[in-house]
Amino acid sequence: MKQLRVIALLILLAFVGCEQKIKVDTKPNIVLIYIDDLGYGDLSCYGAKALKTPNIDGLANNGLLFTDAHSAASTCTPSRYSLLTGSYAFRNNAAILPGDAPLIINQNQETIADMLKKAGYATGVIGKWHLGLGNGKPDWNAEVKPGPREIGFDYSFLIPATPDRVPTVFVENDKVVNLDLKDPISINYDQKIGNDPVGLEHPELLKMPADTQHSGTIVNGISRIGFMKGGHNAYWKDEDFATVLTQKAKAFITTNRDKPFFLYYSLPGIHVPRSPNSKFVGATTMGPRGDDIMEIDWMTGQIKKILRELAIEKNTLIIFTSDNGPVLDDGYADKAVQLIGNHKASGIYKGGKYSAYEGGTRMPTIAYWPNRIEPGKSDALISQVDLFASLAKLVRQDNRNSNVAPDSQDMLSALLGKSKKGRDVMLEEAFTMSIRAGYWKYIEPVSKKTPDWLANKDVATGLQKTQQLYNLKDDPKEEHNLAVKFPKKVKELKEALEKIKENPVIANN
Ligand code: NG6
Ligand code: CA
Repeated sequence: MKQLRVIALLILLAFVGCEQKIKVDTKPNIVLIYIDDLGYGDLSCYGAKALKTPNIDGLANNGLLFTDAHSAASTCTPSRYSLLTGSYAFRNNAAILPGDAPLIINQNQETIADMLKKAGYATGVIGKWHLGLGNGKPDWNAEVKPGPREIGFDYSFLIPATPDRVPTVFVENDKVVNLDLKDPISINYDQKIGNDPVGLEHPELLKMPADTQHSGTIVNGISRIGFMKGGHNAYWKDEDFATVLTQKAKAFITTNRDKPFFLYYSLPGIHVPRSPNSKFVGATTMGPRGDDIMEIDWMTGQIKKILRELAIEKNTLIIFTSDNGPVLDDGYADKAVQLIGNHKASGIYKGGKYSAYEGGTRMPTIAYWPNRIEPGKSDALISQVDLFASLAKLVRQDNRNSNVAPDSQDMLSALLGKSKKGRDVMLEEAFTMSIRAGYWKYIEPVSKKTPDWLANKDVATGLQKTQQLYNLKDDPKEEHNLAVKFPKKVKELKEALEKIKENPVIANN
């Protein structure tokens, strides 16, 4: 009898073990830590010497570090659009949005959050949004929707656009946080409204001087892009981003600890205006930009900490990456240029944010999943547009029709380090298009007018009226344009680019 009971117990345990295994194998929690404007060379695990990022290095040392992983574009809105929809942003003309733009993702379009929800995930977005809210100009005093909750997220806590754009308030589940309805919010991107001081007229009130575009309404001693009236009680304090968002992320994870969850954790750092929490001020010799890197490192560590405390770290896939390359001067005089020293924000690569060169989209990218991803490095060519199909494969939602995530290729094996093979071809969007095929890269001549302010950026934009062809194996810094020397290669890549523009390629390889 006793023996029988032992056998029964063993059988039961085997089943429980199986259950556990299935859960672990196919439905890990997924935390996507998405940094803003972090460059390929900004972390110590990517070779930076001027600072140390121990928490992110911890992910890299115990996970897979990618050397040729890309954001879909070199600016925020297009990158995020591609990431969430699995569709290249040019198909929707997605460009950097003002803070009062409508939601640019169609509610009928399946997003990565919808897909994970179908697979049983609790889904949340915390942090920078910048994909528009509402149908027209949103009424910030009512429900601000449609937004993330109409496109697959159960929970949202948002910086609506960017930290340098009005409205400077958090929006939680469609409502402005701490709004006093007796002091309603209005926004205007064309002209001053209300009586609050603006940077152009009152530079003496500013913590840091700003360029003309960033000289609108002053909030928390920082002038912003755009004008805002009302909402004083709801104003955020930039220095509190790290603690507020960490608390929200921990709450989301804790609430959903018993389900599989997907958290799109979209950090506002290290985007301008760089205003680190006092804990990090002076942590580096590089001023606010360097200190902001320490802040996002701490925030990453806090995610690991809560996962460990809840004993769910082993069942969580963390993907760490950034939305576009680095920029030093992005409108505020925060000494990023003067204090950079020998630090190379794009590593060995040329260009950064806004740029068609590799620095624009080649992102620090780490995949971490204890016991599932073997520590190491991968040179596979992958794009953030591939996350949709790759995660769909992981959670067994890969039977999609061709309208869904049309540009997303299943790179799960590369993401988990099971294969070294990445994409054969990949697009990079800037204010023009580039195509990568192995180590060859073709940059299309710029045809559209680029913003005037781009002319004084400190990065090489690579936006030229002539064709460019680079061999990244011999010339990773894109210094020798081979377009004239190899016309056949140019023709081949140009044709491939045109084909993808017309026709998304779905390759379920
Ligand atoms: C640009 C802003 C820049 C930044 C960027 C968006 C000017 C001159 N520059 O228009 O400061 O806000 O938009 O950055 O206005 S992103 O990372 O969200 O793409
Ligand atoms: Ca960005």
